Amino acid sequence: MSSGAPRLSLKLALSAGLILSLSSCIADSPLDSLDPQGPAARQIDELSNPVFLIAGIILAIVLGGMIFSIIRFRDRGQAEPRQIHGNAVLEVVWTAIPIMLLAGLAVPTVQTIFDLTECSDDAMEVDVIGHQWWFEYQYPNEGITTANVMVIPAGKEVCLNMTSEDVIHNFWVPKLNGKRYLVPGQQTLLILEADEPGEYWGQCGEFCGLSHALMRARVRAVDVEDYDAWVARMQQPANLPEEGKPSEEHLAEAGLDQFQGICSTCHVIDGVNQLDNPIGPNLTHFADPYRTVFAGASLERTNENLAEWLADPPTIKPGSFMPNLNLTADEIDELVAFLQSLDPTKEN
Ligand code: HEC
Ligand SMILES: [Cu+2]
Repeated sequence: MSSGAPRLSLKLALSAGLILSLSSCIADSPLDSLDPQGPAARQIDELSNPVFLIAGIILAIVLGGMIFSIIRFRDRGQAEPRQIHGNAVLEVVWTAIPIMLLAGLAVPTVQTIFDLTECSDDAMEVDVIGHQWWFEYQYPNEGITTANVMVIPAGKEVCLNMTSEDVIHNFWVPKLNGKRYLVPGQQTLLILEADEPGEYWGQCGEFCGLSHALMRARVRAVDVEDYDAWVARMQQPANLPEEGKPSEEHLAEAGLDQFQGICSTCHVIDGVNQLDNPIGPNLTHFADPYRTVFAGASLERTNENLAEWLADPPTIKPGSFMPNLNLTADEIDELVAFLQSLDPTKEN
């Protein structure tokens, strides 16, 4: 009987595993963990590269020795070769070398761990709150609350104070730093700094329920002037549609009415409503030019995506805590126009 099928599935499983692990190293991928773009990620890279090199050399020596012995001493009917079991000198040497190596590697490793657990005094602060399945960002000193896209000034150290509203999550922006847990009832800390302006992708790094894979993050690093301008506009109340404007605005105005009727129990729009403990993302400046993604940074902020989202959130994000609100096509059109009008840079 042939064992072809099980062998094939074993091969498939092995290669799938290998491809999956290698995919984390693909060059130019937005989640490339081997392409540091900030000081914290670089420090980790500069530690892991030599450690990897040393481990590789040891692997080559051990494997080389094994392969040599297997070939050189294979059974050809010859007498048993000389045995070295119990050789005190050899045993001391091959115990001492690993001890010295590990002790040597421990110094930079522990140093790096300590370096990465303390923010400097002049670091900027952002509070990160994990929710199933999106990241909320609060800027305590600026009085800003936003979601999914974290805007930071390039070249400045940002100190993240992180926690979770529900289950354990994990904030991971591979190009800027390693990952760290967000634990309910506890505060964890992560340093974030980007050398250059740009978009850095992130992903929740801890399985946190049905839509864990769709719990993503964006960090947008911008020049200091652009950052200051962003802060200034984020501190304003929402840029609401006004009465007596052209037809597009009429649609948005009707959407504002819908929002007040249906959505304001879960979402806050500064200038429209207040909630003690909103369960959905703050939508005040939902259409800010920097806030280009929504629903856990899993969707681009286009009219089509928004309409699909509003029609039935749990089909887009399984388990989503935004329910299907049975909106009509007209209501959806109005709400999309309204949401897309929440742009603080737009002239009113
Ligand atoms: C029962 C509470 C609840 C109600 C009511 C509700 N939402 Fe939501 N909404 C949520 C939650 C929770 C999320 C986060 C979902 C996720 O990303 O997993 C969300 C996400 C969103 C998002 C994406 C925001 C972002 O930046 O990611 C938009 C847009 C949105 N809701 C619009 C609306 C509109 C418009 C209404 C009214 C028609 C509404 N919601 C009603 C709970 C609610
Ligand atoms: Cu998560």
